[in-house]
Amino acid sequence: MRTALAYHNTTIVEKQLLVFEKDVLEGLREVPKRLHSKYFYDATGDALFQQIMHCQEYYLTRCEMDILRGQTEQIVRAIRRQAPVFDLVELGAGDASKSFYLLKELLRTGAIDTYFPIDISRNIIAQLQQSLPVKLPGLQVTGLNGEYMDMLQAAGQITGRQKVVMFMGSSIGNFTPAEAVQFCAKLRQQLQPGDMLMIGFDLRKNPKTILDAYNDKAGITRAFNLNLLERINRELDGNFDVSQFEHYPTYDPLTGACKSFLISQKEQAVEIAGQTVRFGANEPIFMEISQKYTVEEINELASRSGFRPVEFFYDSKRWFTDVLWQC
Ligand code: AVJ
Repeated sequence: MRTALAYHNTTIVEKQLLVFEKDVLEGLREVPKRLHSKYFYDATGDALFQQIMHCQEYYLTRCEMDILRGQTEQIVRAIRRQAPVFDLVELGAGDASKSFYLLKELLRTGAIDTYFPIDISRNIIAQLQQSLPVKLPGLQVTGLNGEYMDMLQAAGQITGRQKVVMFMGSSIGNFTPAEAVQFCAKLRQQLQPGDMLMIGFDLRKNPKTILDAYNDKAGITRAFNLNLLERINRELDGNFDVSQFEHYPTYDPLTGACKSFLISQKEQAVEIAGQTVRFGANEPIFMEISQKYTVEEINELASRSGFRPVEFFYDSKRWFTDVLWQC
């Protein structure tokens, strides 16, 4: 017998699959063709991204860890000067390994008692809900599974407290600069005057260092990109021959845009969900942008989306920054 809950869950999963199908087919009918990088993160993609974070060339995670572990007390003091007691919300919490030190210090100093991790992965949220209260006794964890803005609104309805929102890891880089303004402005609308945002940006640096981070020798980033074609094969009954697509990462030092493409190695046709998509020889699919910022561009983003920059925190190489903004 089908329970109401099982029926409900099936419907959500089916709806998600229909949206995935629509987004993929629409994206591949556009000129130039594009796929959305948010679809990288199925179970295989999550595991590949974990491996990317351990790659020698992928400096971003190590730099941000350096900031969050090395300057925990300074960060907490800076936040508490503006917000002595608050609720902490994290967008795209992942396994919370980066926010762990911050959470620990915030809990110790009595700044927070509840943590609201938001993530698109139901798995991640279930795991956090289990593991965090064990690792950090006394911390209440209210996990929210869903899209950022919907869940931020939900968090706002649960608590009346001042809020600090964290958006780490250079996830903002997956938006173009214009999209980033829109995203931050929308975020601002969900917040109250005095609320804060802690946001991670990857900074401009030697172009080769940046390009290497998206072109690791072991080929993990390549596999990460190709996995989206394989995911389409698995979930949308596709027949991509992934050996006929080449990973092509680029970095433009003038604009700070680091973009990855998959290049069709020949003229070919691919079936997806019963539809035919044609590729020309050397035709690109735009897969992802990872935008790199200057300090001036970060400040401009803050002011254009209604935030006041409070403080920058840098790693020792100044390759990455976590920035504190206030509404
Ligand atoms: C998770 C968006 C921060 O753009 O650096 C890593 C994803 N893509 N390697 C990034 C990614 C290829 C990553 N972010």
